[in-house]
Amino acid sequence: MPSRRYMHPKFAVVGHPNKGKSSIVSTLAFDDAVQISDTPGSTTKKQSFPLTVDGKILYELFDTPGFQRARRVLAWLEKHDVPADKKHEVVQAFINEHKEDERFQDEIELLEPIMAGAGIIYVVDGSKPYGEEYEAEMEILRWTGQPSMALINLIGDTNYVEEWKRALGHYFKMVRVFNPMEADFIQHLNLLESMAQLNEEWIVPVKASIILFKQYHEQMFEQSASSITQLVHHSLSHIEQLSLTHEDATAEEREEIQEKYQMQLRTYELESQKKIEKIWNHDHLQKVQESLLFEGMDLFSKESASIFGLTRKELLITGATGGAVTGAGIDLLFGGSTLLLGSAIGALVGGSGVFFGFNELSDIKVLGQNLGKKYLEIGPMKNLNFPYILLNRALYHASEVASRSHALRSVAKFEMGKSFTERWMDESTRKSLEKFHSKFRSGDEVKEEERKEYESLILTALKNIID
Ligand SMILES: Nc1nc2c(ncn2[C@@H]2O[C@H](COP(=O)(O)OP(=O)(O)O)[C@@H](O)[C@H]2O)c(=O)[nH]1
Ligand SMILES: [Mg+2]
Repeated sequence: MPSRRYMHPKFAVVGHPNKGKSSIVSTLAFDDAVQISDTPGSTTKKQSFPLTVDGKILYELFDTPGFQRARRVLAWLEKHDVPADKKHEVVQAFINEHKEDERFQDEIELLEPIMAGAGIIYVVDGSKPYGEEYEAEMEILRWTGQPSMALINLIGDTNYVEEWKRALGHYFKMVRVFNPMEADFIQHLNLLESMAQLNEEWIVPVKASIILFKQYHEQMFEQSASSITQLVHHSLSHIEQLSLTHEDATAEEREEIQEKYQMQLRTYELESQKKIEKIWNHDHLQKVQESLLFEGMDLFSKESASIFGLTRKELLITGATGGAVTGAGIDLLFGGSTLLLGSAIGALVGGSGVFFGFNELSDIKVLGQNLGKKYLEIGPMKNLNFPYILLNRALYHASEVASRSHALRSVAKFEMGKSFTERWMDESTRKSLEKFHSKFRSGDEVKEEERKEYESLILTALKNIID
């Protein structure tokens, strides 16, 4: 005999068409594969979306079609007047008798998981006025006898939440406002707590699920930080080589290796973004676009540098205190005029804005034996600003992905208010980072504990940005 203790909680998300049922399922199941549509009635079959952690189902949600003929269904139920303890049998009788009836397919689809034991989550749109037409739906749900709660979603800007609360209070012992597009992780957990209260038997498993889900969430942060660390390390230490046809490199060959080098770093960035989108279960959207952000804002563009790079002043302070600004470093920073050092530095530091010359990423060297084959080599990265641009872009991307609702279907657009770097990077963080950046740039081996240390800096940054 199967033990009831191992049955995970199930919830059927039901309501009128186009009230955000699928959006709520998407958010609660942490799944962006749920079909969401502007067209009412586009969901015709119930669909199950389990939230799984390490192969264990924490809970399962059913997305369902909206009510279509609630009044008729209710009229049928009411013809069979029975005491309250028998009402759910009448609902089952309705399902059995109308299995082949085209007209009631939507109602049957949505009632089936409830009759099979799922708790009810009834969804309404609090931006539309309450109306009596919802009463038949709520009455039918009451007939099932299953534990239930109502969620008020605000799709539009108008607000009828108070009147909805009064009406829903007659039918549901628990009524909550929940916006699937904007809910953060805490609101998500709070809702789970409420869902647990629906059924005494669910309190223990749902509470256990919440703990597991929190751990899972923390792991997603850690994995993201690890991916960003790997990205920065690989990009800064990358070396590109090109065999030469002659003794010396032609201008084209120099151009070619520079181009290959940049392409490789762009690839590293894109791969890391995809990995992070996968970590946060947002990989579905990748079918629509390459990556969630930065469409058209190249890693090596002036625009990207001015948004994500350090200012000259920050660069000089960071570089100098990190001991990394040697003659060569300064050359790479300022386009090859070490002579600027001295009196001109004051003027530079005084200036605002970001300095960036992307012709100056790293040296291009001709290597090889005297008479044998020669090759061109570029890398590791020498430019002092590049690590910050790369890192800030990665953190921006990860923070957007980590806080993105799984109910959003629109293509993400790059959008940023005030300076992004200021939100998380103060001088002391910058100095800590610089220590690692110069190590990564050196191409020397990076020890496990150093990588961990950098990872924890990134983890803290990511959380600070999201809060
Ligand atoms: N702005 C906004 N739009 C929402 C919200 N919830 C749902 N929508 C939109 O409303 C439409 C219907 O949502 P959907 O979840 O498919 O509703 P369903 O028919 O009840 O499953 C979709 O275009 C959603 O993007 C919300 O909280 N805010
Ligand atoms: Mg739907």
